[in-house]
This record gives sequence, structure tokens and C-alpha cells, in this order.
Amino acid sequence: MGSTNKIAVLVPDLLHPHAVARIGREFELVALPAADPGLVTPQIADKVRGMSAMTTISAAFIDALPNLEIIANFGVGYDAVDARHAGTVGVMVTNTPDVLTEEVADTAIGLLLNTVRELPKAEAWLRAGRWASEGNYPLTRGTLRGRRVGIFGMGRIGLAIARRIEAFGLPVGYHNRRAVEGVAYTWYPTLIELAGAVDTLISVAPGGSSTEKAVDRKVLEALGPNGVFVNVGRGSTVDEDALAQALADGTILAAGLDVFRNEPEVPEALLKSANASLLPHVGSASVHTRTAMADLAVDNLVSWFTEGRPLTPVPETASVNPGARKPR
Ligand code: A2R
Repeated sequence: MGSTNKIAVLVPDLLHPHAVARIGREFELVALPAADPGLVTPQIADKVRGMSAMTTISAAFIDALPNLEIIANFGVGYDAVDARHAGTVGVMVTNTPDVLTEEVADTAIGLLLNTVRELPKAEAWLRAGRWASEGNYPLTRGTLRGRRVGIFGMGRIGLAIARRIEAFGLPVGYHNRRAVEGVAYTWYPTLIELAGAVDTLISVAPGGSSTEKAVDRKVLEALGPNGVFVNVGRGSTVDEDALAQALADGTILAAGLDVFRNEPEVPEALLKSANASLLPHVGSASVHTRTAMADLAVDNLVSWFTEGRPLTPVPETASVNPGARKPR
């Protein structure tokens, strides 16, 4: 096991302070204000061998770093990193699975309850003095009782959400490209079939081209007028215009959203929507879980440079080995 202190690790843009502090102690930290190839000096290009980031990492940025071996993405979703290109040129990409699973599942349940039972609006009613001046908060049209829940993306987080939903006494179905072995929940081969069979759709599917705008007008129509849509996966999986329209015209009852296509921008139509419960992408955002994610991102770098293997590689780069880098 060699020392890692002389290995240059680039941190472009913002990263969790615990990750930055550890990289500063355990490696030579190189910081850049953005992941922009135009900011890469010849000296940086020459020395950087590792990277950790929570921002968009393009093919051009990877190509600007000919000695880069590994990108440790902060987050389980890595759609912002061009992992396919990284794999092609022999750069390892890792993410932070498992350590955030239970936290995101907790958030999904909180958002579901907020959406159907209007809890944030009820609290606002109290704080505005309306309980005292006007009386009880109106009875909610929505309830969890009698609902059938569909999960789009029955992976690690989807399973953790399903376990919680079971405890609420509600049936669970799901859609993935493949049925999950050993899981008793009903599998639907298409998203529209799932939406037609349930009235509550929780999306925890990853971003990327295969899920782009998968939740569209047709899926929302299939969910129906008592339908509730909750998204804790990625905003890119939803046609946000169609969703805003469906909320406005009663195609579905309500939506709870923690993720948006163009964060931190939130479409005006969703901001104005009275039957949408909105959160600023806080799925994993506790001190506890973000620290665990920071540790796993840096542990991947340490394992790569000391043991020659990553801890949690993404599938696109699973077969990349140290020494595989092919500079463009
Ligand atoms: O399709 P499969 O059999 O590979 O199942 C994965 C499913 N999935 C899809 N389902 C339908 N159509 C697609 N195009 C599609 N692409 C992926 O999503 C798998 O069951 C699930 C993702 O699960 P995991 O890989 O275990 O990820 P985890 O840790 O649950 O996180 C899910 C996402 C992240 O990518 C972030 O966007 C977010 O949650 O934090």
C-alpha cells in the first residue's frame, strides 16, 4: 500500500466539505470553479489522476484530463457523468449506492404523506392563525387508505420504499425493464400498464436517455383522476409540462416532487399548482447520510489508488482496470 499524498485529485465546482477535507488530507487537492475543459491548464492535465464531483462531467472534460483514471461521483444517480464515454477511454466511474437508500425511502414516504394529506398546507394554516380565526383545516380529498401503489424503478431505493408501503397495508406493483428475482410484488412489463393498475405512482428511476420523459401525458391519464404521482428519482424522467397540465385539469389528483428537470429552476406552472407538494431535492439531504456519501466517494478513490480496485463501480465501467486509460 503506497502513500496517496502525491496523487492529484481534482474537485471541480462544489463538493461536500467532508469529501473536500478528506481529499485535502489524503491526496493532493486540485480545485477548479467548474468542470470546464477551458479551465484545465497543461499542469493540471499532466498531474490529475483522480476526480470527485457532484456536477456535470462531459466527455470533453474527461478528454481534457489525459491521465485521469477515476471519477468518484457524489450521489447514487450518475446521469450527469458521461459514464459511457469514460468506459470507452478506460476511466473508472463510481457512485454512492446503499448508504443513502433508507434516507431517500424515508423522504419518499414523507413526501407521499405530505401530498395526499396536505400536511405542509395544514401547518401553514396553523402558522397563519387561520385555525384560530377560521376554524379547522378543510378535510383532505386525498388519503393513503385504499390506495394501490406502483413503483417505477424497483432497485435498492424502490425496494426500501416498497417495504415501507407494505407496512402501511397497501398493495405494491412495479415496473423495471426486467422483473426482480425473489420479489413477490407484481411486475408490469411497461410503465403504462403499471400506471393503469395503480392509483399512486412513485418514481425512483434513474435519469438518462432510457427514462427521458417516461412519465408523460398517457401515463398520467392511465393513473387516473384519483392518481397521485411522487418523484424522488430524477426530474428528466417526467414531461413536466404534461404533469403541470394534468394537475391543473384534474387528470390526476396531486403530485409530490423532490426532483426537477432543470434544478434549481422549478417551472412556474408547478410552483403555482395548489395540488403539488414540492421539495428542493432533499431526498438524501441529512448530515448523517451526506457524510456517509462523502466517505464512500473518497473511499472509492483510496481503494482505487491503494488496492487497484473501486468499491462501487457503475455498470458502464465495471470492467475498467488500473492502467486501462486511453487518452484521446
Ligand atoms: O430496468 P432494470 O431492470 O435495470 O431496473 C432498474 C430500473 N430502471 C428502469 N426501469 C424501467 N425503465 C428503464 N429505462 C430503467 N432504467 C433503470 O431502476 C432498477 O431496478 C432501478 C434503479 O435501481 P438501482 O440501480 O438499484 O438504483 P437506486 O440505488 O435504487 O437509485 C435509483 C435512483 C438513482 O439513479 C437516482 O436517480 C435516485 O434514485 O437517487
